[in-house]
Amino acid sequence: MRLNRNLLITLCLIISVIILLGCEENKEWKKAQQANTIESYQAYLKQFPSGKNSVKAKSAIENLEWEKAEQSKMLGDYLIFMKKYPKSPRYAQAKAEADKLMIPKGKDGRLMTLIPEGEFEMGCNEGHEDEKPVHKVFVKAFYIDIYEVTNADYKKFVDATNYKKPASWKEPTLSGADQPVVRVTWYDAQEYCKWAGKRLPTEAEWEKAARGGLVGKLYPWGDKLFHDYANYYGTGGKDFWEMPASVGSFDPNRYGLFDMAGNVQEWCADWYDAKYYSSSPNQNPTGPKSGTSVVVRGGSWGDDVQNTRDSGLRVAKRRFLDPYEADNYTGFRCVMDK
Ligand SMILES: [Ca+2]
Repeated sequence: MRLNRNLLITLCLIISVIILLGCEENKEWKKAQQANTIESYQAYLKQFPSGKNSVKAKSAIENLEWEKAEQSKMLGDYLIFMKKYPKSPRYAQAKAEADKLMIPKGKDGRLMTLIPEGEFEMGCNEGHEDEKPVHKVFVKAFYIDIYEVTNADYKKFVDATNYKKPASWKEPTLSGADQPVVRVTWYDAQEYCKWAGKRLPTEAEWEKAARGGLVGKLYPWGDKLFHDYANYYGTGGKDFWEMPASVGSFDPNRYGLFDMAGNVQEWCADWYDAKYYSSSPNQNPTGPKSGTSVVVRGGSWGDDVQNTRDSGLRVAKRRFLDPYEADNYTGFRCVMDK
């Protein structure tokens, strides 16, 4: 008799917990539906990954991500949609839209995308002195390489022009066909660009492109740095590399550009001047007339990120190098006028 009573109490308790959990799940699901945002459905799924509405939540997120891409028409949104939903009925449409936005251009035939003309906020008031003040800059439309220039791309240039080979080609860990070319000086990079019918980006073009249309963010994707987003010192998450990764190993930013943070830092066209922002023109700035060092941007696989302010991967972080320097951390990508 006593055993039966205890059993009954236990059963009642279990049923109560199940009912309570069910109520909680219904409440969270209603909350997710009312907000009807990607974040709200993600919050529901985090709490109830196998909940009774989990399939509906995943489908709602897919729909919202598609709407986001269709509204923005941005290459990065389409590319990320394709990567996340390879079996989606909308995949073919996403691919068709993305293909329209990636155009092979120049003698090297590399894929470029158009960065629309317009103003953006350059610099970072929380950064180092040379990043201040945040100021509005208008940049005319330009095409930019989706990927960093690879060893395979650079080989086409070397073969066509008999230009000297980078010393990195003797190193097995730096000479992969799809790895970004390194140990090229600023002058080497300029020669490649000239051959391809292109040029190096100005510092303003580079920063606008890296921001990917986001405003006031620290990185091309937002404000937090994880190994899932980029290749920098050490490994973790989706960063498996102690050396430069094959280009395009991480998600692109919303403009559809890969590796704007990490992997290799990139030569820009401008001479470096720490005080340049206080007197730079607000339309298509091209840097000081002369200097002794040149701007490099984006941080690299060698960046040991101890604190945010010093992180070379920040979109506003300014670095500089001797233009004759040819190190393991610096590569480039090209731009072209519209
Ligand atoms: Ca790494």
